Amino acid sequence: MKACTKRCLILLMLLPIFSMGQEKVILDTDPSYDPDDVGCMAMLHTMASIGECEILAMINSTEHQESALSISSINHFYNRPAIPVGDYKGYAEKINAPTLTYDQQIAKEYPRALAQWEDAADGVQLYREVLASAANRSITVVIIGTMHNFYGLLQSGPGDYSTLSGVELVRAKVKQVVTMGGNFIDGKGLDRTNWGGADALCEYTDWSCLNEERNRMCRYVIDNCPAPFMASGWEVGCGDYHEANYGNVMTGQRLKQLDAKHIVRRSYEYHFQQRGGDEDISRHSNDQCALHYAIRGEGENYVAQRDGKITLTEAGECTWETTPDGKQGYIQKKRDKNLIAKEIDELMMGDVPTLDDTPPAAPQNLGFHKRRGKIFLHWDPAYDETEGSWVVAYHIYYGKKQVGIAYGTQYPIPKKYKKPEKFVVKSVNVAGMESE
Ligand SMILES: [Ca+2]
Ligand SMILES: [Ca+2]
Repeated sequence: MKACTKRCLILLMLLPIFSMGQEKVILDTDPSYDPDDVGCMAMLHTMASIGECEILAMINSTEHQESALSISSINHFYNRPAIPVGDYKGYAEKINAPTLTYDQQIAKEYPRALAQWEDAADGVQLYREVLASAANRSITVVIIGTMHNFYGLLQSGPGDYSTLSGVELVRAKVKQVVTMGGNFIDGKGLDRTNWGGADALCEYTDWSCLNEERNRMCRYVIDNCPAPFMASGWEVGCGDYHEANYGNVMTGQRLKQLDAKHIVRRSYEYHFQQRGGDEDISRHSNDQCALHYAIRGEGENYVAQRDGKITLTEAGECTWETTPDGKQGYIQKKRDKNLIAKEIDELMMGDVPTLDDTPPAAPQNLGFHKRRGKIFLHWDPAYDETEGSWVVAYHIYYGKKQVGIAYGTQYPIPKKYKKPEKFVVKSVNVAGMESE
């Protein structure tokens, strides 16, 4: 229990029995205009501390240079600086985040492992590398940003890390995709979040109109994702827009109880300061509800409709219908919104774990294989026995010099290294500590 103090012990006791499995999670996020993404990262760190999940990677989907940096700062704050951070590299240009967004402020104020945004791994390649070495149907993908990276993954062909295409990789390795988006309850199907918005919403506000690129990518993902796909629609976390909900799940105000320099409180307060005042920092919880369901399942909080097919139109309207072999569905709230909010707040306020200062086990059974004319190093996955710690990467040494990093259990050897016997692989835990 080294990484777990009193508050998290209480959380552990509250933990329902049904949720004791450990989810291996890739978080696909867009921290920038809405602090609920930071809330989700905090929840994930808390749930990792109490053994509910391991975070294999966090991937940014925004066009901002500072978004991936802010993710790195958050992981550093939670003493897990070595969690791999990916970034969507397909934008024509990465721009600076506007002053009103908290990502640029967090990147400015807090230390981190990622020195500059260019150093973040390519999000699509990071997906491919992590999935290639994962056990079959073991990965939970949580998308609380746009679909840019996941769309890129589904579009990808065979490559260095796997002979499988992106679609085949997802079919083989992904247990479920849970995403924030859509709208399934009020019959209109209008969503003004990650799925591209809807044409019909343009009448309401100036920021919720159809975003054609988001909509196109999202339609592709919905039509081509071979893994079970669950949506937490707009109306789950923030439903008052159409009055067809059981009310907003409002979270965040209790963050005021944390230290003023706590990175989650700071993100929320900065966000609201830039919009006129930080007395009330409560926020609807679209992203948190999706993540909450992804890790803990329906439980007392949600009810899921499964075994169907989602359709998203070019106008941005979505519908769902049961189909014989459908793997898609959506969730709704089952419990009182305030009880769900309380659980989310507690997870967002979980203790920061202590830095894991004991090394992980060294990787075993180092070997070589040849594929498509390339020589690969491979090894068995290594573990860290410390509670709330796990292995996130492997450092590749050639002699005494580190020449690469792997986020799975294989590494394609560049041709310039002529003596395979000189390679040494060390596992790296969340704290960045190497094995012997
Ligand atoms: Ca988000
Ligand atoms: Ca350890």
